[in-house]
Amino acid sequence: MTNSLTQTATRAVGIDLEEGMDLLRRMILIRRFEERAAQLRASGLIPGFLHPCSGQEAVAVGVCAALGENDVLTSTHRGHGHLIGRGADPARMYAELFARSTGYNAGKGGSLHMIDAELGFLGANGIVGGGIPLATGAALQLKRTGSGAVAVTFFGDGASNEGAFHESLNLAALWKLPVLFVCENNLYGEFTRQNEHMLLENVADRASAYGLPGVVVDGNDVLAVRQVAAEAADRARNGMGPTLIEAKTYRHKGHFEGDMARYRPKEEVESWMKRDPLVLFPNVLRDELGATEESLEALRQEVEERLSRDIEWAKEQEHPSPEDALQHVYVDSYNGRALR
Ligand SMILES: Cc1ncc(C[n+]2csc(CCOP(=O)(O)OP(=O)(O)O)c2C)c(N)n1
Repeated sequence: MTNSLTQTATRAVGIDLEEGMDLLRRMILIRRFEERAAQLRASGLIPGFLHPCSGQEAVAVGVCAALGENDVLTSTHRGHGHLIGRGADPARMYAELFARSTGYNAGKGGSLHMIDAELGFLGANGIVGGGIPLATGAALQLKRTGSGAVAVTFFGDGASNEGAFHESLNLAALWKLPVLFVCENNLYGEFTRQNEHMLLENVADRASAYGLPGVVVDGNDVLAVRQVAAEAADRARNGMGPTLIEAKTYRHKGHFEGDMARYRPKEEVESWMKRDPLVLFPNVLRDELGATEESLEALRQEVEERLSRDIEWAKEQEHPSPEDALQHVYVDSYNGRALR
């Protein structure tokens, strides 16, 4: 049984037009960042895999909008949206994709491993479920130091089958850790539909086995996600422990860039495309907050120009030198203590 805090989708409740436009700007930035990255990869500029999150933008932006600057996050192999949602610099993200030394991981990590410690972004992670125990450990430290901050971890429906997920939920519930477990349920784990890898319909139902609340939310409704995340963060900050949030959403593209996704029924794709968060939210802004068509178009244009500048900057950056391969292999000190 899902122990629900909030299940209803909000409309334009509790925001003004400027705030709403900010949320939309960030969602468009994520979508266009990835669409342009896909073009750049096709033209040979980006080595390695890209796992696009098109369709899932409202989860990243909604959750990040509910957080404070001291909160920390971990992400997944599908992490571009989480980084941009948190305010990372797209120029440095492109530099990382182009394997340049000014990129987020000095050009050595690529799409799957971006970190921005200044933003409290403790890392995207190529290991499915790998970020879950990291965020749980971070939450333990946040609690011990009485920081009042929370940790958030994003993961997929597939990752909720991993042992690390179950161990983390158990300990986090037991120790009342300030952590938000955010499952982006996009219906597929790689090429396997949810009903072929688990019997439950709701990942959120797994929460009750560990004694914490599980909440299902419409993952394509940015305001509903923001509200649920804000409530869960509030509980966590007040010593009431973790929440499992399941945001039901859909990835528009294949598992990775280049996957034609023929395993998905056409009707399923079409019905979810009608619920594209980048269609739903502009409608809310127009119908309820009076956004004009011109202002929405100006926003799209602004994002486009910004990304063009970011890409040009990233293209001009240097590649790491061969000697740089020997840097960042070991940590030299911890809290000022030499380790070697
Ligand atoms: C521990 C581990 N097992 C398997 C893989 C291979 N793998 C990469 S992505 C993926 C599917 C993950 O599905 P889900 O957690 O639902 O995330 P989504 O891709 O849907 O965002 C798998 C099995 C991996 N990277 N790590």
